[in-house]
Amino acid sequence: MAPMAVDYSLYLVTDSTPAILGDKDLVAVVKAAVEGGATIVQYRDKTSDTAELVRVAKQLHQVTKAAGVPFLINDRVDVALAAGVEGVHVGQDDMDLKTARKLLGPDAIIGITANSLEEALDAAGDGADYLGIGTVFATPTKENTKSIIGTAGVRDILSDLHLCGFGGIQTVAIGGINASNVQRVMYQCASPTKDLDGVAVVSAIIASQDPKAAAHNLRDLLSRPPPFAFTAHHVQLSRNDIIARVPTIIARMASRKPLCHNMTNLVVQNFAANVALAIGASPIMSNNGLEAGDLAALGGALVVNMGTTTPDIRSNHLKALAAYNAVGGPVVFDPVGAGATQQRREGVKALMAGGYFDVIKGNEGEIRTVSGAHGVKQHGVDSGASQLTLKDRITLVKATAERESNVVLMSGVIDVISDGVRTFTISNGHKYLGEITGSGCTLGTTIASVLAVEREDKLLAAVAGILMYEIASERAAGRDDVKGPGTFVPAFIDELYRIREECVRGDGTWIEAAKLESA
Ligand code: 3NM
Repeated sequence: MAPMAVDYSLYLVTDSTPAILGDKDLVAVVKAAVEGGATIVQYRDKTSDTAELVRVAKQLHQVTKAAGVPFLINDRVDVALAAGVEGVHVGQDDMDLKTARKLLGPDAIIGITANSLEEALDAAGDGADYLGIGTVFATPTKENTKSIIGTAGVRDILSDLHLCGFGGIQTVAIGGINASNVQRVMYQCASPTKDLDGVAVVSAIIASQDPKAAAHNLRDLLSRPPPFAFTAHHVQLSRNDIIARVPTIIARMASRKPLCHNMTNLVVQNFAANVALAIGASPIMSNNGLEAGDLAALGGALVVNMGTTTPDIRSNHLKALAAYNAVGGPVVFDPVGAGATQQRREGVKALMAGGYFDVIKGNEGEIRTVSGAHGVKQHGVDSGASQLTLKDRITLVKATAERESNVVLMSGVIDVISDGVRTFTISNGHKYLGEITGSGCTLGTTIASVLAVEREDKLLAAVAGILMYEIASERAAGRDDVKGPGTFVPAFIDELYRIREECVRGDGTWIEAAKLESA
């Protein structure tokens, strides 16, 4: 083990190719990057001759030594020895760690790329100082990576490292990390038992026109949690707490009239806008990602609904997601028909890699697809018959929420909702909700609207939205003037409105109908 305390928080990996470095001078770029705050540097050059590698390594080492930043060479132990640097980074196909350690000695810093748990455990067992875990996101910088493991994959490796007794090994994540996602990577990769120590980046600094500012910005972002981070899952929340608080939250929503930004499908636009109005939110139905930045600044919440998706819609969704994530505006993801087609399966992956969703809501097939289950066959967008027991549904929802560090809702006759720590079931609702179009989508609209005013406890916000929505459906279906799904729709909108009005008047008796249980 290397004796020096190394700060892995912002790990710069160099790239001298014109596509990344452009016509800039590598030594000047590295100098700027360490001035900006890069804490460790790896010289990675897969094409230059040995003499050139040693020459550049010595120049770069002058720069890093002056800044007190450790300097490593990618792959080439001979170059590391020749230039007298602090260590090497080896890939799985490079020299084995034990030989590298023998050549470089006990004080050298030696890190290894790990793409899987097996590789991570082998490297840790062989005495690596740190692991470069990836590939997190697809990246043009290195296209021939073995697999994209996402934040969920990194998180699994971190928690298993701890389980296997390697909790002390340092870890950085690599692949497609930049200013837009660095906080999310740190947040979503963290397991309850082991955090990431830092991120490794290439293009986010090397390709920047101002590498010093780029490094400085990344360090700044790394110094605090993302704006959407939440800690309320550690707060006890009993059934009675929820019952006591929901009417006040709904009253608050009605008084604040939060913006509910719906990026939703062609089928439910009008219905969703009417539901938002009825519950006391202010709807905007904008599918234009370019105006999402302006809308996100208004303090509301966003619904990303994947129904009637196209490649163009997906790119608008990604823009809006980034805009809301940047300011911590809550985002609800409704992966409509997630398991129905290849396009939608890819859409789920692209959207989840592209940003953070505070709440993911879907039916059983959709949530199973989100969780990564293979072979989920959805017949169109309908939920279809349940394939899982309630116990299995609870386990899946809880695990998915824990993995994503968010709230996951699996709707059904019994809804299951969890933030990874606290899990509830809700058995309200009426069968007419399954006989009209857009009931799932407008539940997303309702949850987003509540989230806009209850940001502290996202689980509580989502439960409040579900209870209001489902109890309104029961009240509507029970009315004498409701004869079936057609007359149900306007009555349902009326009942949503009436519940809101009751809450504003301080009458919360409607909540007594809640069939809510802690799971
Ligand atoms: N190794 P950027 S990904 C050098 O997955 C490297 O092992 C990877 O570049 C791995 O920060 C990668 O520009 C390139 O996405 C990372």
